[in-house]
Amino acid sequence: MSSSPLTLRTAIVGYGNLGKSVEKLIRAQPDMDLVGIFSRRSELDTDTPVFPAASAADHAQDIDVLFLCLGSATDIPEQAAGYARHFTTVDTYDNHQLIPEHYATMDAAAREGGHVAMISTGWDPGLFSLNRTLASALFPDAQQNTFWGKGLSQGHSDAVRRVPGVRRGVQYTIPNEDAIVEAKAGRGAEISATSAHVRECYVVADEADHADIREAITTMPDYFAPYDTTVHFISDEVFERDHQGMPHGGHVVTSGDLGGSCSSVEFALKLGSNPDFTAASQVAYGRAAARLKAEGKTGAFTVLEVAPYLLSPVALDELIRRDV
Ligand code: API
Repeated sequence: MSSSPLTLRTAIVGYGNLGKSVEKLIRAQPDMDLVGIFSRRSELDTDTPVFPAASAADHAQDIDVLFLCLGSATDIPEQAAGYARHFTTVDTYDNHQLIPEHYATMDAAAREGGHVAMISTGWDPGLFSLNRTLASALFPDAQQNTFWGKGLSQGHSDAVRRVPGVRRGVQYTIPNEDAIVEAKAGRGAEISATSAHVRECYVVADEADHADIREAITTMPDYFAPYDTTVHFISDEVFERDHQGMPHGGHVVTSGDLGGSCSSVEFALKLGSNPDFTAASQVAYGRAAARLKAEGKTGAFTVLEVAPYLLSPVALDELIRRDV
């Protein structure tokens, strides 16, 4: 029943779109201070103190929670475990197929250092994962579909930008609207994630590299190979004019028979900014990570293992009084 009145000392690694959103949102929390940002770049456009990424471990005693605002394609696999040995961490690792491996790696690293590693927060994986588990637990034989978009996937955009020769790149996930209607009507059994979405990439690169880039993107395992993926090459001007916003969203639709009556559950998100919302989830799970650590827990945790009240700055007895 205890609340957590202490102010959490937090820091960020990585200062891309997600890191900037996390910085903004930490400042809006009643119970968090932002100690600094760790970056490989020395010049960042921020008034938060900036420290070299290589020196992070030296600051471990001053930081309760470290937000890993790093890409899933290469940065998290290469760097996250190193941080988890020294800090309680929160990441947004989103390569669904590889989450079990990431979990095992982070669990070992966090236990080594006596910390908590909160993994794969955000909205999918993250809040959508929670809803998939909650809703499917209600039905003896649930039919469930997840739809993303239309919107800009940070994970897929990051993967596009890692392809050699890509100077700028974004990826939009576009759902098949007919499939959404079918799923809502309880007829989603035949719809797979790969058949219900197409992926459109917009890339700025030298013309000599176009063929290799298209091949590298469309054959990339997990991210693009299983989907109908189109790569459009555009100029810097068009990129700047048409690809600055980062809206996203989607639905988890679950339905089933409950012994003669049919019911459905729908969880929907409509996001003005994908990085801001991903950051909102990451920051809330950062509070939970610190509380689990304070309870003496160590190792990796997914969102499925965290009680909802641990996310809130409001004390549990107050939450119960207000809500139940
Ligand atoms: C997509 C989704 C996006 C999930 C949200 C987040 C991201 O294909 O658009 O990368 O933006 N999987 N993990």
